[in-house]
Amino acid sequence: MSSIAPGTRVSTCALDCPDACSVLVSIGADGRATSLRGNPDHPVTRGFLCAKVAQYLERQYHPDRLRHPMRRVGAKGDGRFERIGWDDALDEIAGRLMAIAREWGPEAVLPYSYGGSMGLLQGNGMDRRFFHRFGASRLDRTICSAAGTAGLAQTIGYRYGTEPEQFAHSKLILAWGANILGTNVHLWPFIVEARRRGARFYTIDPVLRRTGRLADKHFFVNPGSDLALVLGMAHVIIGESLHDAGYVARHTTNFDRLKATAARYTPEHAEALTGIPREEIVALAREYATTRPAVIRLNYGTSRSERGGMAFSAVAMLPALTGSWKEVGGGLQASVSQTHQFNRAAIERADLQMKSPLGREARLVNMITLGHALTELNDPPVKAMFVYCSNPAAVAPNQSAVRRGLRRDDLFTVVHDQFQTDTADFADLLLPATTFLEHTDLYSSYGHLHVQMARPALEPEGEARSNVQLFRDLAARLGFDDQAFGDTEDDMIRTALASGHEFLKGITLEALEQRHHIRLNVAPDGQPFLPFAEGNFGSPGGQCDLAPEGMDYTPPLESRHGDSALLRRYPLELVSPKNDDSMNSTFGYRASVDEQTARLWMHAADAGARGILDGDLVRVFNERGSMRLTASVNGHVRPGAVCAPSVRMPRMAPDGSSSNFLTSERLSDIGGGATFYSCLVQVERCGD
Ligand SMILES: Nc1nc2c(c(=O)[nH]1)N[C@H]1C(S)=C(S)[C@@H](COP(=O)(O)OP(=O)(O)OC[C@H]3O[C@@H](n4cnc5c(=O)[nH]c(N)nc54)[C@H](O)[C@@H]3O)O[C@H]1N2
Ligand SMILES: Nc1nc2c(c(=O)[nH]1)N[C@H]1C(S)=C(S)[C@@H](COP(=O)(O)OP(=O)(O)OC[C@H]3O[C@@H](n4cnc5c(=O)[nH]c(N)nc54)[C@H](O)[C@@H]3O)O[C@H]1N2
Ligand SMILES: [Mo]
Repeated sequence: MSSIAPGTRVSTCALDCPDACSVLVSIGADGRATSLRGNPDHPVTRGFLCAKVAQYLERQYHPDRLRHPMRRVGAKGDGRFERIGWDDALDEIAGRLMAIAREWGPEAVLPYSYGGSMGLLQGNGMDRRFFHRFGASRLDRTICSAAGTAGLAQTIGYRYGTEPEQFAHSKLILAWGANILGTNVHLWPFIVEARRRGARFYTIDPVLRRTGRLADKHFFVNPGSDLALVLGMAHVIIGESLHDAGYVARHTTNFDRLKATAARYTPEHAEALTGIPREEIVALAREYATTRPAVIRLNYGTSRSERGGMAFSAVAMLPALTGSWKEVGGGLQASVSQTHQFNRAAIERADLQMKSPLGREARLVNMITLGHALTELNDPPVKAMFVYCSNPAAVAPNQSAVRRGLRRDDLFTVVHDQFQTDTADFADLLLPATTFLEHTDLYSSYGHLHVQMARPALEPEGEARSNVQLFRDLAARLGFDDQAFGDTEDDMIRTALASGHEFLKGITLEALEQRHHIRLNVAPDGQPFLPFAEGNFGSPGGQCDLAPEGMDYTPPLESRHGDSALLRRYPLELVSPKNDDSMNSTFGYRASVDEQTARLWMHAADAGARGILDGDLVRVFNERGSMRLTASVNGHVRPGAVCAPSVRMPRMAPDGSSSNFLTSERLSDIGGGATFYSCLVQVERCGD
């Protein structure tokens, strides 16, 4: 029986979060929404919403929502605009893009988008078709998960994993670089259930977050040193023959190489590298290998360092070593996004590219190196940037270069967003975007196995247009007559679902229209999904590679054990993880969020040595930049580490700065991913 009342519409939260919640929208007599709540029928949403989305109507109807297209009137960065009409805006964009393509070639145009909408059509659909057909530079969307994805690919092969519902059956749960209460709160009730049945819950994180404070035990690990911790654990597990020899023999490769490498990671050595006392490493290894079932929630926090890709590989190998994939409530969840086997190629239509005048694939630009791309890239230089679903002037590293680029008078910048973001302040044209409550979309999830479809619950505010509509309109302006640009949202949804993969069997647009959310067909009749119980890994030969090439630890350059010259000038490791009550820079305009992200967590010893007291204004700096924050001298970091919950909107800060003025464009060991959490800084008290 459905518990959805008449007058209530069902939507899906499109924020970049593993939970992908089913949201019930109550509609008043005037057609406006009166309240939002979590859908009690959805097996993972289970009737509640996180704090930020429970208040989403504040955002939906906010007086500062962008409601009309606008053209810049002041200097770039000033953020002053005048209202124009959609026709003028589209004509101007079409004219400028064509002129740039004629003079510099189409690759001089760079799209820039990321996680604003997790909807397949709005986030990765008509936009891709448009830029492929145009022949624009391709954006390598690496900023979040590229290192982790490369890490998973090496060991378990597929982005499959333990579904949230199974966590309730676990007896030991490790949150590894995963701030579950902040970034994945719908997993929490399953952990509570498991603990009620006697499970223990541990956190492994350089920072004591909200989640760590509720754990049975917290392990303060040195930033970027997880690979050394895993090798230290493997030393104990293999040394004491606690591994599952049968599973290892049947379903893994490179056990001998792992054994040889791990032999060097004695508990003493692992302690020196990770900062975790040797006896705790030994106890953790024994407990992990002997508790049945034991599950790991590995999150991308582990991967955002110079050694993040290999660290991810190593953690993901552990359940194969202990055979824990065989058990309900065992295994590991990093991302499960690949279980949603949509036909993405048919949605994105990379084949349209071949019609570009170059006759070859357009160049690929790594989004992490945006500062470089806008200030140094040549052949051709970037002459136009089209930003949607992202706020690079807050979230991309090395902001001083990013902003030097955005200020260029010869760069034509278009921003499509719901709000005037930091990036919007630099736009030539600013276009209003719909919210997830206002458009149709199809949703996968990277944290659960339920496909969802949502129809608009509300009319768009003002003249806001969806991404699909915007790129369809632009395609028409540019005379792109391929059928791909005539597709309706429903056409695209049918295409995406028609991949022929068994996981999508029986999941159709009509079924989703009725039921809103449907579990993937991963196991018969609601049985638990055990992706690797019988091996069948995605790596070559279906085997889990326990020790891929290069699985040996060297400390990050920007770390306590790294470049000593750098360390003398900048002796503190800055971690800038996700803030609990916001979503990257989205919601950063809220005063309460700005307050939380205006803090630098410090240890009393580091504060004392610098004459800093709790509540003092401090300057955090390195050779790339600086920011001013208020010191919180708390017990949440260890000496040598500081933490700035992020991503603060620089436009909200009195000094116009935030953590990404200090982070670097350096890429991770594998996968070309971001290294936000490998960042050395110095801190000083600001003068009175
Ligand atoms: N409330 C909220 N929810 C979010 C987001 C948000 O901004 N706010 N962002 C969304 C997005 S885009 C993503 S990708 C996910 C990310 O979700 P998470 O991966 O959970 O988030 P992070 O804050 O990046 O990292 C998690 C934890 O890893 C720790 N960490 C940092 N360095 C290391 C390390 O070297 N080793 C270990 N073991 N831990 C480390 C951090 O201190 C942090 O507490 O969350 C999503 N959900
Ligand atoms: N220092 C530091 N930096 C980080 C991170 C960190 O932990 N620390 N995390 C990194 C990670 S993991 C990620 S994923 C990135 C996130 O980077 P982004 O994906 O850029 O995330 P947001 O800052 O949330 O910006 C999303 C924007 O999309 C807009 N938007 C939402 N829906 C739509 C829509 O339907 N259409 C359009 N046109 N716009 C829409 C929102 O209003 C918002 O302005 O940040 C990275 N940067
Ligand atoms: Mo992310």
